[in-house]
Amino acid sequence: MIEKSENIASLEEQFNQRIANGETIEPNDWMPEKYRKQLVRLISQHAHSEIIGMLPEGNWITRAPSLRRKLALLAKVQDEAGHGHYLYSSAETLGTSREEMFDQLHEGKAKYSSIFNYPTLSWADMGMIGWLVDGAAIINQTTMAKCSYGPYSRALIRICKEENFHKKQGMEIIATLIASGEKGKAMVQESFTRFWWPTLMMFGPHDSNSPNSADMMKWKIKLKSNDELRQRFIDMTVDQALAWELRIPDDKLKFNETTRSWETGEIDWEEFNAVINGSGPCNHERLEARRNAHDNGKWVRDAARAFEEKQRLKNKSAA
Ligand code: FAQ
Repeated sequence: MIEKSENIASLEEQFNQRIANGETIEPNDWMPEKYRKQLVRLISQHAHSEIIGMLPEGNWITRAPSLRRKLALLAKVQDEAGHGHYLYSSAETLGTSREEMFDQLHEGKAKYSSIFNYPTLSWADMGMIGWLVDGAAIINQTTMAKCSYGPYSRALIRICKEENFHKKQGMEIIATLIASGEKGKAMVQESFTRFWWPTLMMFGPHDSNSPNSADMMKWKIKLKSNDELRQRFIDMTVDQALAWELRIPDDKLKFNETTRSWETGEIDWEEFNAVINGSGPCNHERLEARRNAHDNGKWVRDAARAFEEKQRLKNKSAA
């Protein structure tokens, strides 16, 4: 027993040394159980965000204002499905099956990004998701693309390339609406006012209130804290909003000349907690849509399994 714990202590020491050296950890490498658990929690939550994130935009595919916009939106939503796929595959390398992750999502036990529990009420929201939501995701994920776990890091590099394109597409929708005149600009402002605070919530609780951050940063899964990334997003986005002459819905917003940074008012953490714990404006609708999509897709999974089984028997009889 003593020998066994000494062995684990030495493996853990070697693991910590590898992290300190900036090495990448791969699926078959030894890792502490808590490291594995944190990664499964993070990556599965991210994967769920991508596929639930298809729903608010999917809602506008049939209402896109032109064929060109419809094609671009359709492609974006399909990209998000692809991101979900890379991420579930990446989480599976840690020994958790896709079925288990889906079950947790469908039973309401797994989290996904709070932002997707808000409704999409106008076409301007399609621009806002690209500009703000993809913009926030890029800031968070380009940093984590240098994280210590190989499969997640490689998935993020690919995802970020596509998210950059989505962000530009969103900004182009906004620029077009603003240039179209007063009505288009008002639509953008109304959407911006609704999305601003929920987007800031995407970065998670303040550092002092983030139970997972200490482990995640120790193991270089997270390389920057929730507040650092949120501040980076605020500084970039406030300047862009002002360039478009949009009003930022925050009476306390002010520029700090010493830090050369924008200071905002406080996020409504009561709202944040309600949304992440199942009581946001669209939580029920999103999970219902997700469960229905899963049930309706059963015949595809059954057909794929039957095909696999047929191939297996064919190969066996040929051998
Ligand atoms: N929403 O201790 P921390 C996208 C939870 S993808 C929901 O600070 P952590 C692409 C957190 O899970 C957007 N839950 O946690 C796209 C934890 O609960 P748990 C998604 C949240 O992990 C664009 C508890 O609160 N991106 O947008 C949120 O160290 C357009 C305590 O928090 C990712 O998932 C939240 N906002 O830091 C798709 C990126 N914040 O798990 C379609 C990866 C916190 O202990 C259309 N995730 N919680 O029960 C992360 O970087 C991190 O998970 C944070 C939270 C930063 C979100």
